[in-house]
Amino acid sequence: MASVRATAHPNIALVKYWGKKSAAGNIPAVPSLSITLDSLTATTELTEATSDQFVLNGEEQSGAAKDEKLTRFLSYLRERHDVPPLTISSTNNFPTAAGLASSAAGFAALVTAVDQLCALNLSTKALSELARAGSASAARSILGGFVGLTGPKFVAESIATREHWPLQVVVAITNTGKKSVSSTEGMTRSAVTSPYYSNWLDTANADYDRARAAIQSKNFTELAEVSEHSCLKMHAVMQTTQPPLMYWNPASLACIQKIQNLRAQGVDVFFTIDAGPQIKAVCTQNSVDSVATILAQMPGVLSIEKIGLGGPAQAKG
Ligand code: 2P0
Repeated sequence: MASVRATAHPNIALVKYWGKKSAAGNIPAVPSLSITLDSLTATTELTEATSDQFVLNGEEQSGAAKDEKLTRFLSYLRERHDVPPLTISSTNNFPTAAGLASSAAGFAALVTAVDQLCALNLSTKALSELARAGSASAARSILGGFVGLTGPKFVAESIATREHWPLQVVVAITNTGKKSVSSTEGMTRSAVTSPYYSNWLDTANADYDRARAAIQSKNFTELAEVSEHSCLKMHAVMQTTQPPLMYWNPASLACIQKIQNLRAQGVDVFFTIDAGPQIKAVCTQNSVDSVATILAQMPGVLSIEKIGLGGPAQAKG
């Protein structure tokens, strides 16, 4: 039976996506801007089958463990394209669902593999749109380097290549467990209950424009300030959601403070945190080694990884 493989990398948003404009097509309520990572990889292998099966990191998923998002996505996909029943085997070389954008990499790899298996010949834009239906952050993992996802179409566009500004990221893992509230569920709750949600929507376009300009001019301080601001606004919305979404742990906060102190001393580093307690410290090539050494010694940091900027999702034949 025909079988194909595709890989994609997670991405980390510097200007964050949190909230949806519409459930149909999964349209974000705000623009976002990300960097695609290099050495973290999701690999998805598709084989034609007699019924759909999903194998995650070598374990067949069934019953409650079966991914609802994936099931919904496959229905969406089959309303648009002729896709046979599949065995989908997906492997991540990093913790799943712990704030490391595993669904972004997973859906980007999946649509790329489907395109190959079914000879759909979709454009990059069409792949990004399809990936967005699975998970909006996945729309960004279709491309490498610096990627924007903005209206009105919300398909990924390249802002700059990784060669333009080869930033590095130190990922500090502070917990490897699964998060208790999914991003999708959290966003829905925030939109309804956080008193800061409307301000979040009102200020997102300005953050996006500022970050885009900072990348184009390679202004690290500007990018640092707008990225930390976007991150902290998103977490303010999360924390003022009812019931609250508190994704940080004590090590996350200690790392935030350490990174702010380092930047005050002239080290090129800023933090960002997603829907989980891991810290992502964005650095220049000059600062990455010292930042990695310092974060590795922080209490509560279990491990660190130094990662460069990555390329696009790719089919492997
Ligand atoms: C981001 N996150 O921009 C933000 C920051 C988490 C915090 O995109 O509902 O899994 O599937 O579209 O893409 C995670 O949300 O949510 C995410 P859905 P997704 O990276």
